[in-house]
Amino acid sequence: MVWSPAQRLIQPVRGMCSSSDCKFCFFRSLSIQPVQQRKIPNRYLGQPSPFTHPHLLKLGEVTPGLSQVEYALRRHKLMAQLHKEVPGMDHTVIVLSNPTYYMSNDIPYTFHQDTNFLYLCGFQEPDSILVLQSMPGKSLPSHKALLFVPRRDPSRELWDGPRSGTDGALALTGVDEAYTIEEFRHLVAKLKDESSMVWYDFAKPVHPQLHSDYLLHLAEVKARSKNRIQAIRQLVQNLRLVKSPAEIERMKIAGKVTSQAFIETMFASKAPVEEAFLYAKFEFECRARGADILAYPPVVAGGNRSNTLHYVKNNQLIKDGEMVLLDGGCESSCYVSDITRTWPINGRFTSPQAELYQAVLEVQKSCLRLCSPGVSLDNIYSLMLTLIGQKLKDLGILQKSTPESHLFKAVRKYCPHHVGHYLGMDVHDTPEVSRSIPLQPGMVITIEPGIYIPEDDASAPERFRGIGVRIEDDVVVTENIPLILSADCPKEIYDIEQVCGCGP
Ligand SMILES: [Mn+2]
Repeated sequence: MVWSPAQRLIQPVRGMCSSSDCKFCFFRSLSIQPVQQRKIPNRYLGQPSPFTHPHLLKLGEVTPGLSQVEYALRRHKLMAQLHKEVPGMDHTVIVLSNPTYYMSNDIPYTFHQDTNFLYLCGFQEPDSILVLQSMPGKSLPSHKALLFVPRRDPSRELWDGPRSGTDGALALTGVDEAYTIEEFRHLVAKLKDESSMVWYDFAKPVHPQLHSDYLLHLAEVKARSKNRIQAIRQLVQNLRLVKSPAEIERMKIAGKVTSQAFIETMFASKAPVEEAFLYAKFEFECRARGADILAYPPVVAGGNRSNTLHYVKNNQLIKDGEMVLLDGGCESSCYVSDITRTWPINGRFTSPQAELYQAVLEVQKSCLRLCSPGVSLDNIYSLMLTLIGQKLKDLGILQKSTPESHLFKAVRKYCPHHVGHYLGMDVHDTPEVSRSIPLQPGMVITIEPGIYIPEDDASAPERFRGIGVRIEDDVVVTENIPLILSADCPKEIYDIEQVCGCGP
């Protein structure tokens, strides 16, 4: 029996599966019906498909490792949430894809999809719109998923490559209906007259030319009629916060690829070396292992530049005797990693470097041990400040007599950032979710304490000046001990010296 998920969610259960050992039977509770799966067109689409890229996707997958069923369940959970938030109403959700951004005339930047849009349908083309509509009279949260996509256009496809078109979008993603983007105006006209609640992120820039007028008008009309338009962002982020087993599998891959890239980059670092060389080496090693792209411009900061937290110029020479701080991560099948390591460019820690490094490492390990359900990122942050305060006193960077009441303020001078953030499809994932909420199994976070002593800090002992150290791992919260996605990336002093020292 072939199962296609999306439209089956909108139907009440009718008999369903007759087999007593059917592994899909848990979907009964979600009202999913079996139907004939739509055949994916036998041609190139606007993104990899199981037909054109069988080495990346299995049949039934929309993006590598993530099935149509998984995407349909996400939409189903979102609609269920809306009905809980505002019961007794019909709901329409409108989520825009990203537009194409241009670097200069006719030259687009590498396209990156809006992650909320991607999370809900997996469609990878710009200038598209996902609409979820509840079904009046049907049991909640029954809904219909509609995609509006760029139409097939041979003259454009000659330049930009194939588009999926409505048939490709429908078969690949498993939504219920697909239309060309031009048809979106008819839906908006209808929505203006209906009493349904509209969920739409009106603060986000809309696609140039194509829909701005309609959506603006819709927002105005709805604003006049009892304020029935609300942002959807926060609710999607709440769903994205806890990762499914399939998502964790993708994140394991991103963590492993990045760890391997770090090892190769450490191995290749010799004094003196250009930051640009290490940047290129790191990116090459990620992409050569199947990563799609780097998740963000990496920080490759030699010497005192490691004290500039968002240093991304990466254009200076790193001298013998200096350390390099590399904060980098890759994106692999829509999920990212975010790892930081700091190592001596010549493969040997000096004693002040080793002392400061060891202090950060011990704080980092203590913070990792705290990553369990019920504890919040803010709780771990408080622990980090306390522990760094103690280390700074031990190292003689802070006065032993610094009173407790001033300690956090004094520590923030040497570690101005938080202990970590949520991680997922974005590097700073689900930013609207507070860091004060208790961690739950399935949440993924970074743990990244650092100590930064600028070279012009006259109050710190001279031997530490110009050294900045951060150590960052990616962590899945579980019922038991946390799963470290970046565990393959060396961080003990001995291991780093081994990796750096055994180069040619
Ligand atoms: Mn980070």
